[in-house]
Amino acid sequence: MILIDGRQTSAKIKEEIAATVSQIKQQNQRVPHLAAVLVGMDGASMTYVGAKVRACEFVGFDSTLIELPEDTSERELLNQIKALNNNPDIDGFIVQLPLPNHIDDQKILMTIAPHKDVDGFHPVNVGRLTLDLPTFISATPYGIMELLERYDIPTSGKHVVVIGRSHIVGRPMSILMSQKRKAGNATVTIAHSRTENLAAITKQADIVIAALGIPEFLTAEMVKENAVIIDVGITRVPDTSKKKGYRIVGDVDFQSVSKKASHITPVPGGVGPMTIAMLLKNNLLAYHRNL
Ligand code: L34
Repeated sequence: MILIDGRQTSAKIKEEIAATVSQIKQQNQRVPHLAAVLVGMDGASMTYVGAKVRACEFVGFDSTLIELPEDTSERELLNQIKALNNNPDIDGFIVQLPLPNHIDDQKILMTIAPHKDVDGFHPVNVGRLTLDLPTFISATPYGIMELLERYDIPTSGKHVVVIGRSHIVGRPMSILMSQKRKAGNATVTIAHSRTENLAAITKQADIVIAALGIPEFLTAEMVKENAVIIDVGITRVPDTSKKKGYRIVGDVDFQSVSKKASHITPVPGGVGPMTIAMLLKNNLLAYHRNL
Protein backbone atom coordinates (compact mmCIF):
# COMPACT_ATOMS: atom_id res chain seq x y z
CA MET A 1 0.00 0.00 0.00
CA ILE A 2 1.31 3.43 -0.96
CA LEU A 3 0.30 6.34 1.23
CA ILE A 4 -0.46 9.41 -0.90
CA ASP A 5 1.21 12.16 1.09
CA GLY A 6 -0.70 15.40 0.58
CA ARG A 7 1.39 17.26 3.11
CA GLN A 8 4.64 16.50 1.32
CA THR A 9 3.18 17.09 -2.15
CA SER A 10 1.65 20.40 -1.11
CA ALA A 11 4.98 21.46 0.39
CA LYS A 12 6.64 20.75 -2.96
CA ILE A 13 4.05 22.79 -4.85
CA LYS A 14 4.46 25.65 -2.40
CA GLU A 15 8.24 25.53 -2.99
CA GLU A 16 7.59 25.77 -6.74
CA ILE A 17 5.34 28.80 -6.21
CA ALA A 18 7.86 30.39 -3.84
CA ALA A 19 10.55 30.06 -6.54
CA THR A 20 8.30 31.90 -9.00
CA VAL A 21 7.61 34.62 -6.44
CA SER A 22 11.31 35.16 -5.81
CA GLN A 23 11.82 35.64 -9.56
CA ILE A 24 9.01 38.20 -9.52
CA LYS A 25 10.76 39.99 -6.65
CA GLN A 26 14.11 39.93 -8.45
CA GLN A 27 12.47 41.75 -11.33
CA ASN A 28 11.21 44.36 -8.84
CA GLN A 29 7.60 43.60 -9.63
CA ARG A 30 4.83 43.62 -7.06
CA VAL A 31 4.09 40.19 -5.56
CA PRO A 32 0.75 38.34 -5.92
CA HIS A 33 -1.90 39.29 -3.37
CA LEU A 34 -4.68 36.98 -2.14
CA ALA A 35 -7.57 38.08 0.07
CA ALA A 36 -9.91 35.91 2.12
CA VAL A 37 -13.23 36.85 3.68
CA LEU A 38 -14.30 34.98 6.80
CA VAL A 39 -17.75 35.57 8.26
CA GLY A 40 -18.29 34.39 11.86
CA MET A 41 -16.19 32.20 14.12
CA ASP A 42 -16.69 28.62 12.87
CA GLY A 43 -13.73 26.71 14.33
CA ALA A 44 -12.90 24.65 11.24
CA SER A 45 -13.21 27.67 8.92
CA MET A 46 -10.87 29.67 11.16
CA THR A 47 -8.32 26.83 10.98
CA TYR A 48 -8.52 26.56 7.18
CA VAL A 49 -8.38 30.30 6.55
CA GLY A 50 -5.52 30.63 9.04
CA ALA A 51 -3.63 27.95 7.11
CA LYS A 52 -4.29 29.84 3.85
CA VAL A 53 -2.84 33.06 5.28
CA ARG A 54 0.25 31.22 6.56
CA ALA A 55 0.71 29.56 3.19
CA CYS A 56 0.67 33.00 1.53
CA GLU A 57 3.41 34.12 3.89
CA PHE A 58 5.43 30.98 3.12
CA VAL A 59 5.42 31.49 -0.66
CA GLY A 60 5.87 35.27 -0.43
CA PHE A 61 2.37 36.40 -1.44
CA ASP A 62 0.75 39.40 0.20
CA SER A 63 -2.46 38.43 1.96
CA THR A 64 -5.42 40.24 3.44
CA LEU A 65 -7.82 38.57 5.83
CA ILE A 66 -11.18 40.28 6.22
CA GLU A 67 -12.92 38.99 9.34
CA LEU A 68 -16.58 39.94 9.66
CA PRO A 69 -18.96 39.24 12.54
CA GLU A 70 -21.53 36.43 12.36
CA ASP A 71 -24.39 38.96 12.13
CA THR A 72 -22.98 40.71 9.04
CA SER A 73 -25.85 41.43 6.66
CA GLU A 74 -25.92 40.09 3.13
CA ARG A 75 -25.72 43.66 1.84
CA GLU A 76 -22.61 44.43 3.89
CA LEU A 77 -20.92 41.30 2.61
CA LEU A 78 -21.89 42.13 -0.98
CA ASN A 79 -20.34 45.58 -0.49
CA GLN A 80 -17.09 44.01 0.74
CA ILE A 81 -16.99 41.80 -2.33
CA LYS A 82 -17.58 44.70 -4.68
CA ALA A 83 -14.71 46.58 -2.99
CA LEU A 84 -12.42 43.57 -3.53
CA ASN A 85 -13.57 43.27 -7.16
CA ASN A 86 -12.59 46.92 -7.70
CA ASN A 87 -9.33 46.87 -5.72
CA PRO A 88 -6.47 46.64 -8.25
CA ASP A 89 -4.02 45.51 -5.53
CA ILE A 90 -5.93 42.23 -5.02
CA ASP A 91 -5.34 39.56 -7.65
CA GLY A 92 -7.81 37.02 -6.31
CA PHE A 93 -10.00 36.41 -3.30
CA ILE A 94 -12.23 33.83 -1.66
CA VAL A 95 -15.24 33.91 0.62
CA GLN A 96 -14.81 30.97 2.99
CA LEU A 97 -17.83 28.64 3.18
CA PRO A 98 -20.09 27.83 4.94
CA LEU A 99 -21.70 31.25 5.39
CA PRO A 100 -24.25 31.99 8.14
CA ASN A 101 -27.79 30.85 7.28
CA HIS A 102 -29.15 34.36 6.74
CA ILE A 103 -26.79 34.84 3.78
CA ASP A 104 -27.49 33.33 0.35
CA ASP A 105 -24.25 31.58 -0.72
CA GLN A 106 -25.11 31.56 -4.39
CA LYS A 107 -25.87 35.27 -4.44
CA ILE A 108 -22.50 35.97 -2.82
CA LEU A 109 -20.51 33.70 -5.14
CA MET A 110 -22.16 35.21 -8.21
CA THR A 111 -21.02 38.69 -7.17
CA ILE A 112 -17.32 37.75 -7.20
CA ALA A 113 -15.70 38.95 -10.44
CA PRO A 114 -14.91 35.76 -12.42
CA HIS A 115 -11.31 36.85 -13.10
CA LYS A 116 -10.71 37.15 -9.32
CA ASP A 117 -12.66 34.00 -8.40
CA VAL A 118 -9.67 31.85 -7.42
CA ASP A 119 -12.05 29.30 -5.80
CA GLY A 120 -13.58 28.71 -9.23
CA PHE A 121 -17.12 28.76 -7.80
CA HIS A 122 -18.66 31.43 -10.07
CA PRO A 123 -21.06 30.00 -12.71
CA VAL A 124 -18.86 31.43 -15.48
CA ASN A 125 -15.87 29.48 -14.17
CA VAL A 126 -17.89 26.31 -13.56
CA GLY A 127 -19.17 26.64 -17.15
CA ARG A 128 -15.64 27.10 -18.44
CA LEU A 129 -14.50 24.02 -16.52
CA THR A 130 -17.38 22.01 -17.98
CA LEU A 131 -16.41 23.10 -21.50
CA ASP A 132 -12.72 22.32 -20.86
CA LEU A 133 -11.73 25.98 -21.28
CA PRO A 134 -8.92 27.57 -19.23
CA THR A 135 -10.31 28.54 -15.81
CA PHE A 136 -9.75 28.42 -12.08
CA ILE A 137 -10.32 24.77 -11.18
CA SER A 138 -11.70 24.61 -7.62
CA ALA A 139 -8.85 23.93 -5.25
CA THR A 140 -9.99 20.58 -3.83
CA PRO A 141 -10.68 18.84 -7.18
CA TYR A 142 -7.54 20.52 -8.59
CA GLY A 143 -5.54 19.13 -5.67
CA ILE A 144 -6.87 15.61 -6.25
CA MET A 145 -5.98 15.78 -9.97
CA GLU A 146 -2.49 16.90 -8.98
CA LEU A 147 -2.08 13.98 -6.53
CA LEU A 148 -3.21 11.45 -9.16
CA GLU A 149 -0.73 12.93 -11.64
CA ARG A 150 2.23 13.24 -9.31
CA TYR A 151 1.74 9.66 -8.06
CA ASP A 152 1.47 8.40 -11.66
CA ILE A 153 -1.88 6.76 -11.02
CA PRO A 154 -3.35 5.55 -14.31
CA THR A 155 -6.82 7.00 -14.95
CA SER A 156 -7.32 6.52 -18.70
CA GLY A 157 -10.02 3.93 -19.28
CA LYS A 158 -10.33 3.28 -15.55
CA HIS A 159 -13.60 3.23 -13.64
CA VAL A 160 -13.79 6.09 -11.16
CA VAL A 161 -16.63 6.16 -8.65
CA VAL A 162 -17.20 9.57 -7.07
CA ILE A 163 -19.40 9.45 -3.96
CA GLY A 164 -21.02 12.83 -3.43
CA ARG A 165 -22.43 15.42 -5.84
CA SER A 166 -21.52 18.69 -4.11
CA HIS A 167 -20.84 21.76 -6.26
CA ILE A 168 -17.43 22.11 -4.62
CA VAL A 169 -16.02 18.58 -4.95
CA GLY A 170 -18.11 15.69 -6.32
CA ARG A 171 -19.63 17.40 -9.36
CA PRO A 172 -16.45 19.11 -10.68
CA MET A 173 -14.41 15.97 -9.89
CA SER A 174 -16.72 13.81 -12.02
CA ILE A 175 -16.46 16.29 -14.90
CA LEU A 176 -12.67 16.65 -14.73
CA MET A 177 -11.94 12.94 -14.64
CA SER A 178 -14.13 12.21 -17.65
CA GLN A 179 -12.40 14.89 -19.73
CA LYS A 180 -9.60 14.38 -22.24
CA ARG A 181 -6.74 15.50 -20.02
CA LYS A 182 -3.99 14.36 -17.65
CA ALA A 183 -5.58 12.35 -14.85
CA GLY A 184 -8.67 12.19 -17.07
CA ASN A 185 -10.15 9.90 -19.73
CA ALA A 186 -11.79 7.87 -17.00
CA THR A 187 -15.19 6.22 -17.04
CA VAL A 188 -16.96 8.04 -14.25
CA THR A 189 -19.88 7.05 -12.06
CA ILE A 190 -21.26 9.66 -9.68
CA ALA A 191 -23.03 8.16 -6.68
CA HIS A 192 -25.00 10.02 -4.00
CA SER A 193 -27.51 9.63 -1.18
CA ARG A 194 -30.19 8.22 -3.54
CA THR A 195 -27.91 5.65 -5.17
CA GLU A 196 -29.14 2.08 -4.86
CA ASN A 197 -26.72 -0.82 -4.25
CA LEU A 198 -23.82 1.56 -3.64
CA ALA A 199 -21.44 -1.16 -2.44
CA ALA A 200 -21.97 -3.14 -5.66
CA ILE A 201 -20.92 -0.04 -7.60
CA THR A 202 -17.93 0.98 -5.45
CA LYS A 203 -16.69 -2.62 -5.62
CA GLN A 204 -16.24 -2.16 -9.37
CA ALA A 205 -14.18 1.00 -8.99
CA ASP A 206 -10.49 1.25 -9.85
CA ILE A 207 -10.52 4.62 -8.07
CA VAL A 208 -12.97 5.70 -5.36
CA ILE A 209 -13.29 9.37 -4.45
CA ALA A 210 -15.22 9.65 -1.19
CA ALA A 211 -16.68 13.14 -0.82
CA LEU A 212 -20.00 12.69 0.97
CA GLY A 213 -19.16 14.02 4.43
CA ILE A 214 -20.01 10.97 6.54
CA PRO A 215 -17.14 9.87 8.81
CA GLU A 216 -15.68 6.40 8.05
CA PHE A 217 -18.49 5.65 5.59
CA LEU A 218 -16.42 3.66 3.08
CA THR A 219 -15.42 0.28 4.52
CA ALA A 220 -13.21 -2.54 3.22
CA GLU A 221 -16.21 -4.63 2.08
CA MET A 222 -17.14 -1.83 -0.33
CA VAL A 223 -13.88 -1.73 -2.30
CA LYS A 224 -12.02 -4.13 -4.52
CA GLU A 225 -8.48 -5.34 -3.96
CA ASN A 226 -5.84 -2.80 -5.14
CA ALA A 227 -8.24 0.09 -5.61
CA VAL A 228 -6.99 3.69 -5.32
CA ILE A 229 -8.79 5.53 -2.52
CA ILE A 230 -9.09 9.31 -2.29
CA ASP A 231 -10.64 10.54 0.97
CA VAL A 232 -12.07 14.06 0.77
CA GLY A 233 -14.02 13.91 4.04
CA ILE A 234 -12.93 16.00 6.99
CA THR A 235 -15.21 15.87 10.02
CA ARG A 236 -14.36 16.92 13.57
CA VAL A 237 -15.50 14.15 15.91
CA PRO A 238 -15.61 14.92 19.66
CA ASP A 239 -12.77 13.07 21.46
CA THR A 240 -12.04 13.88 25.08
CA SER A 241 -8.69 12.06 24.92
CA LYS A 242 -7.39 14.79 22.59
CA LYS A 243 -6.08 18.15 23.75
CA LYS A 244 -8.29 20.02 21.26
CA GLY A 245 -11.33 17.96 22.33
CA TYR A 246 -11.83 16.48 18.84
CA ARG A 247 -10.14 14.37 16.21
CA ILE A 248 -10.36 14.71 12.44
CA VAL A 249 -11.98 11.80 10.59
CA GLY A 250 -12.29 11.20 6.86
CA ASP A 251 -15.08 9.54 4.87
CA VAL A 252 -13.00 6.34 4.66
CA ASP A 253 -12.51 3.72 7.36
CA PHE A 254 -8.76 4.02 6.93
CA GLN A 255 -7.87 1.07 9.11
CA SER A 256 -9.74 -1.53 7.10
CA VAL A 257 -9.61 0.06 3.64
CA SER A 258 -5.85 0.74 3.70
CA LYS A 259 -5.24 -3.03 3.93
CA LYS A 260 -6.91 -3.53 0.54
CA ALA A 261 -5.93 -0.33 -1.30
CA SER A 262 -3.00 0.08 -3.68
CA HIS A 263 -2.89 3.82 -2.85
CA ILE A 264 -4.79 5.79 -0.22
CA THR A 265 -4.88 9.39 1.06
CA PRO A 266 -4.82 9.84 4.84
CA VAL A 267 -6.94 12.31 6.81
CA PRO A 268 -5.43 14.60 7.96
CA GLY A 269 -2.45 15.05 5.65
CA GLY A 270 -4.09 14.05 2.35
CA VAL A 271 -6.45 16.16 0.28
CA GLY A 272 -6.74 19.03 2.84
CA PRO A 273 -3.24 20.49 2.47
CA MET A 274 -3.52 20.16 -1.33
CA THR A 275 -6.59 22.43 -1.29
CA ILE A 276 -4.43 25.17 0.15
CA ALA A 277 -1.53 24.70 -2.29
CA MET A 278 -3.86 24.76 -5.31
CA LEU A 279 -5.56 27.93 -4.10
CA LEU A 280 -2.14 29.59 -4.19
CA LYS A 281 -1.58 28.21 -7.67
CA ASN A 282 -4.88 29.71 -8.83
CA ASN A 283 -3.94 33.05 -7.33
CA LEU A 284 -0.66 33.00 -9.24
CA LEU A 285 -2.69 32.37 -12.40
CA ALA A 286 -4.90 35.37 -11.53
CA TYR A 287 -1.78 37.49 -10.97
CA HIS A 288 -0.43 36.64 -14.39
CA ARG A 289 -3.83 37.56 -15.82
CA ASN A 290 -3.74 34.47 -17.92
CA LEU A 291 -7.51 34.28 -17.99
N1 L34 B 1 -14.64 29.30 -0.24
N2 L34 B 1 -14.72 27.54 1.28
C1 L34 B 1 -14.15 28.11 0.21
N3 L34 B 1 -13.10 27.56 -0.46
C2 L34 B 1 -12.57 26.38 -0.02
O1 L34 B 1 -11.58 25.82 -0.70
C3 L34 B 1 -13.12 25.77 1.12
N4 L34 B 1 -12.59 24.61 1.66
C4 L34 B 1 -13.53 23.63 2.22
C5 L34 B 1 -14.43 24.38 3.23
N5 L34 B 1 -14.83 25.69 2.76
C6 L34 B 1 -14.22 26.36 1.74
C7 L34 B 1 -11.40 24.51 2.29
O2 L34 B 1 -10.56 25.39 2.24
C8 L34 B 1 -12.60 22.65 2.88
N6 L34 B 1 -11.31 23.33 2.95
C9 L34 B 1 -10.18 22.82 3.62
C10 L34 B 1 -8.94 23.44 3.56
C11 L34 B 1 -7.84 22.95 4.24
C12 L34 B 1 -7.96 21.82 5.00
C13 L34 B 1 -9.18 21.17 5.06
C14 L34 B 1 -10.28 21.68 4.40
C15 L34 B 1 -6.76 21.31 5.74
O3 L34 B 1 -5.74 21.95 5.78
N7 L34 B 1 -6.88 20.17 6.42
C16 L34 B 1 -5.82 19.60 7.22
C17 L34 B 1 -6.22 19.53 8.67
C18 L34 B 1 -6.61 20.85 9.24
C19 L34 B 1 -7.16 20.75 10.68
O4 L34 B 1 -6.34 20.59 11.59
O5 L34 B 1 -8.39 20.82 10.85
C20 L34 B 1 -5.55 18.20 6.72
O6 L34 B 1 -4.44 17.71 6.93
O7 L34 B 1 -6.45 17.59 6.13
